[in-house]
Amino acid sequence: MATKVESQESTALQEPKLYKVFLLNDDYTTMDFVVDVLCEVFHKSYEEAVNIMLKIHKEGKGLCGVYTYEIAETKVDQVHRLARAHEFPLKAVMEEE
Ligand code: NFA
Repeated sequence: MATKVESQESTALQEPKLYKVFLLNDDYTTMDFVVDVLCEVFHKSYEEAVNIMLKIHKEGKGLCGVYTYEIAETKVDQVHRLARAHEFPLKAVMEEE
């Protein structure tokens, strides 16, 4: 006697993990350079960039954006390349959300 087994179709959407990218404060990178990085790499408006830069300066770190893994890695790499080219020690880090 055959038993009917109901197949269960997965309807769950496969959402990618997201990663927060932060810039970290230091004593040597200029405020202007951090604002430029926030505008160019993270596509912030000038006003938003100044606010984020000041938050990093006062609190030690600040959220710059949330991305999928490869995009977040690329942003971190772009920050480090730009910083090195201008001889600043500015650091970016990514954290899983
Ligand atoms: N603390 C740096 C300064 O006083 C400015 C800065 C802000 C550096 C945000 C890094 C990140 N020149």
